[in-house]
Amino acid sequence: MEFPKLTNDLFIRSCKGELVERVPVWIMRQAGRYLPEFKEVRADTDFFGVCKTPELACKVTLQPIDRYPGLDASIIFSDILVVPQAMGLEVQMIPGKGPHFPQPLKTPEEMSRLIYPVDVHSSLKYVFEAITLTRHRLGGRVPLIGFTGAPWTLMAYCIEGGGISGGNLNAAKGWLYNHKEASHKLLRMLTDVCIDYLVGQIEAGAQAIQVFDSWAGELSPHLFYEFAQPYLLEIAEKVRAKHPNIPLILFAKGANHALESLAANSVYDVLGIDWTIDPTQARLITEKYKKTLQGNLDPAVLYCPKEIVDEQVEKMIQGFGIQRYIANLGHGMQPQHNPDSANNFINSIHKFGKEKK
Ligand code: 1CP
Repeated sequence: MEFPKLTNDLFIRSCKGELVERVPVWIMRQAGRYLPEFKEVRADTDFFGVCKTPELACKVTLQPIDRYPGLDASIIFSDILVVPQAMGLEVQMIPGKGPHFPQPLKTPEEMSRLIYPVDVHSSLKYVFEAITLTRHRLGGRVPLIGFTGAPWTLMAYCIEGGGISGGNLNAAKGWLYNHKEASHKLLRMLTDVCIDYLVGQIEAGAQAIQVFDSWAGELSPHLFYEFAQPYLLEIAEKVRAKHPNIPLILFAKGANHALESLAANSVYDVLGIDWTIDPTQARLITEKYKKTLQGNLDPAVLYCPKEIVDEQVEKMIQGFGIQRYIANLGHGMQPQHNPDSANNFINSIHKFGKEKK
């Protein structure tokens, strides 16, 4: 496919560990409910309606890029839960509450309800079309990131049925303890779909990939090493084998205990971290593996005045350094954030993200 030439490749270079003149920045959930222009689109169309209409998904992907020229990457507007949908589970998005599965998987026997294998080129075609359209409309301004949820995080939603934040994941973890074999079977299915889905996104035009393991931190180390890490490594290896040049990012939120193991054993180019680990320590742990790190400002900082944002960002960049570092929050923008706060963050990164002369 022919696309406009990329004019800002800072993010891609940093992913690959190449020399950069300043720290690239993007923000998880940079499109979304904190933006009035997004709420306007959502006023007329329900959440998955936006995801499934390439014109609209493209439009909201570009909203933060148009509003904040300082961003160095875009991420396609979609949701991790389109994968369980493609596997036949109904997912609704309840305004103000979040995702809801009317019929989550209650027992291993209920896995028979799942569609598998999944032909991603038919059931997730709308994502691929949105990616291709967005690549054109970006006009090469910044690269476009594609993404998937990680198998464990997706499994957690399929079983819990949504509303995970604030919960304890007892049902999903119950499977890991009581139904080991069924858990591996479900994770196997999800992994296979994720791999095809990511390869499809790259072939549609995604220039980098991020795997979101948002609930990795809920697992004890031994559960993480048995049920999360092997599938995360496999995804990266298989996607890399097909598309060796596409940067791969893993955000295993809260799994700080696994940072060294992920750095040592995975082919991800970039490891994302949240604010519960100090940048200097994360650097120390991963140094010999030459990974790029991404993160990790506490989103709570964005509620503070810009002087405080500056102070915290400067400290963060001092810890990470300029090279092999991509600035981001340690998790996503929140609906209550003021749009100006994203601007403060981006400006601070531009201000402090250069080598001192
Ligand atoms: O710019 C962007 O990043 C927008 C694209 C995007 C992405 C990358 C959305 C839009 N969702 C996601 C990923 C996603 N979805 C994750 C991984 C990242 C993370 O941890 O935040 C997760 C866990 C979900 C599941 C999900 N979808 C939640 C969390 C629910 C919970 O259990 O805490 C919610 C609230 C959604 C809905 C959603 N997804 C995206 C938006 C803008 C919204 C708000 C819905 C609305 O408009 O009504």
